[in-house]
Amino acid sequence: MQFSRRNGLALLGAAAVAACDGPRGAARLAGLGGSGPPAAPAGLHAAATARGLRVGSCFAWGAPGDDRGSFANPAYAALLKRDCGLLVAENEMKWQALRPDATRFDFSRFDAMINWADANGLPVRGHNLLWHQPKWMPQWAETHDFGATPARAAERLLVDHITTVCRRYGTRIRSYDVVNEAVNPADGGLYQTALSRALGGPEATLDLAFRTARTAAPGAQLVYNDYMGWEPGNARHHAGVLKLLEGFKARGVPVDALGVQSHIVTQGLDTRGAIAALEGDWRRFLDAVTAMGYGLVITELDVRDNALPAAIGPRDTAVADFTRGYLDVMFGYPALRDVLLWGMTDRYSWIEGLEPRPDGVKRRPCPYDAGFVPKPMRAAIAAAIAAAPMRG
Ligand code: 9MR
Repeated sequence: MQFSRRNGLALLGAAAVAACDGPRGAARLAGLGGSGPPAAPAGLHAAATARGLRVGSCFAWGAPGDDRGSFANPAYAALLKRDCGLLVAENEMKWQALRPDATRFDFSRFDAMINWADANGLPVRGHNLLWHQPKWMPQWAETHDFGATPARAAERLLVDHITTVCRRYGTRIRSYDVVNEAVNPADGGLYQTALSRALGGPEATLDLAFRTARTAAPGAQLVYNDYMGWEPGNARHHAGVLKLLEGFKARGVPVDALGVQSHIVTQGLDTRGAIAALEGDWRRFLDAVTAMGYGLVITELDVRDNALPAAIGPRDTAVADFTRGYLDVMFGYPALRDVLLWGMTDRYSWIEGLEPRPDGVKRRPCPYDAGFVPKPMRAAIAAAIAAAPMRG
């Protein structure tokens, strides 16, 4: 059976659902005539649970029938239900989604998502309560008039936002990226936003965000989430994140874990050599983070298939090997229990839109291809999970 863009979704949905149904489903598919995609092996979620881990993915809002990474797409919903024990909204909890202006909230999209997740027994992480960069705050927030007492007005805006979101979801959300990407990788310093300028500086703003989240969601894991990676050129970013985490400790700010986004970037076909070159500095960074008592969460795993040939075979193999090597290092840290992918299929990945390959061939960053067929990366994740030291 050929998966063309035109015959696409109905068939893909059938494939994913059939794969979920195990051998009987696969036989049903085969009965459609032709050689169907290989039936996916047992779900990643079951494998992760057996090791005391959780694996999950982001997903998106969509109207019924929309072809996007949404629960409303039956093919994607089937993948999420089979492979995931945890979900996160890709965009729908961001200020840009929730806050049309300084006084109103629009929870309609996120509510639809968490209601679906709840109905399917899938816990949801919150991403995020403050994306501390001017370009990722809504336009109105950057031009907002904080009035005659700006510090008080800014404090009220931030506290009101975090309290309203956390109280609305209560114990339905047990882990939040409270602050996202506050460190400027160019110099390791903290960004300023209109909000932080009014409030009295970035540290005061981030501290307030975490303290407010602790009060409003007392049982939740509170995470500082950033993209400092293990690739070369990230030393300033690592140093900046460590300084921030040290500062949180020194000031008694309630931060439980570092969110290691993990948008990892392949370094060529010699994955073994690349991992050997990267691993030392990366471990030193993670050792410093965990020595301070922070937990670790892989919050946004996907792979930019850079410096690899266009040919799918060697490219997929290198992506899989690189992912495996990365996860093996990460699973060596008992502080890590949750791994979230930033999308299950290449079909919906953000990377193609924001960073296409220079040679024009489509990116292959996720465990399933654009036709929802499992790739070597998925097998690599399953193998890394199976080899992970058991969590108690
Ligand atoms: O994948 C997300 C993309 O759809 C959005 O356009 C973008 C801006 O909101 O955010 C992307 O997700 C980012 C995440 O929220 C934070 N870390 C980096 C992710 C990829 O850019």
